[in-house]
Amino acid sequence: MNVLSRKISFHDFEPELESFREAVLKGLSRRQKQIPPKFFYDEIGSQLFEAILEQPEYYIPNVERDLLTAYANEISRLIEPGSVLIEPGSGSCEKVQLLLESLLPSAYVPMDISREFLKQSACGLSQKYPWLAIYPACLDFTQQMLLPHGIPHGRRVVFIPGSSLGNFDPPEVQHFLSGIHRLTGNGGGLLVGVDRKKDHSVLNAAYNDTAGISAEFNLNLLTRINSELEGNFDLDRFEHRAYYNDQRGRIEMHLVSSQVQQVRVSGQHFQFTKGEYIHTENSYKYSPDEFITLANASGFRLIKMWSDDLHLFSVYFLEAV
Ligand code: AVJ
Repeated sequence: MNVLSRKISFHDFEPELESFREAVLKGLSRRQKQIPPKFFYDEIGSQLFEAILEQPEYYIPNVERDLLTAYANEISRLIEPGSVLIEPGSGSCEKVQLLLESLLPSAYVPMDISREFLKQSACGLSQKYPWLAIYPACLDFTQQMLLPHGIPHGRRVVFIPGSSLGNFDPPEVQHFLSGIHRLTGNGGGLLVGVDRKKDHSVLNAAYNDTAGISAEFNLNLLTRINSELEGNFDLDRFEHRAYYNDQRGRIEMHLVSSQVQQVRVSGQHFQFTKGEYIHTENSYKYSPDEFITLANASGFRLIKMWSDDLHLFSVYFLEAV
């Protein structure tokens, strides 16, 4: 444990550094090349993601912010003051701030794979909320969901805003939620924001912003490979593509090779035909029925759901039973 300030106890669970190389080499060796989206989030990637959140086409943060603001008191009553609030993939710790003052948790446990970003976010949060006990945990929440030692005993409530669950396939969501159920124990809570199925043009625009930030975010993965894994991707020869796959109910993000080419990563060579692509992300969209069914299958029962008038996005509070 590493005390960053009086109210911050930083826990480093040391997510494996080697896994990026392994995942990329393995992913590029597959017939359908793919790299898991968690690797978007190096320092620059995390900053680019913050910039995506500011794009007018990317409606998720605004709609979710309005919901959390409008219903903060009701949500806080359901969660109960004194709870331990745990946030996997906490990023900038922006959204939790909409709840902190009404919720008054006994502790906040932000979890993120991006170590420096996590530390900075926790320090910033601590300055704004000096009364708050913060236990940042550096880990890869797709691999491990460990709680730091020394957290208080209150009701454990997991907070997953921003539709982060959208990156998992439905069976993985169920598995992940079962893990959360084990973490919170019976009586624990889950506050989760989930993006909904909707008009395809709205979805497609959200992942193809006119400022090109989504494209930069996607392509930054190649920059990261180049700098960390001795890669030689030419970024002018790959294009960002994102579209809604209606049959699968998800946005797919690809990096498309615009010509025949060979790329080297960590001394290994990979061929690309023209139009061949690396599949870099899925972002699943759920109707309330679909999501509640998944949550039920993981041992959660719905307490309350909140949605905007346009049915763009939903926030659910569920209890582990
Ligand atoms: C962080 C997974 C919720 O899928 O909307 C945004 C990531 N990718 N734009 C999403 C993302 C491209 C985002 N999630």
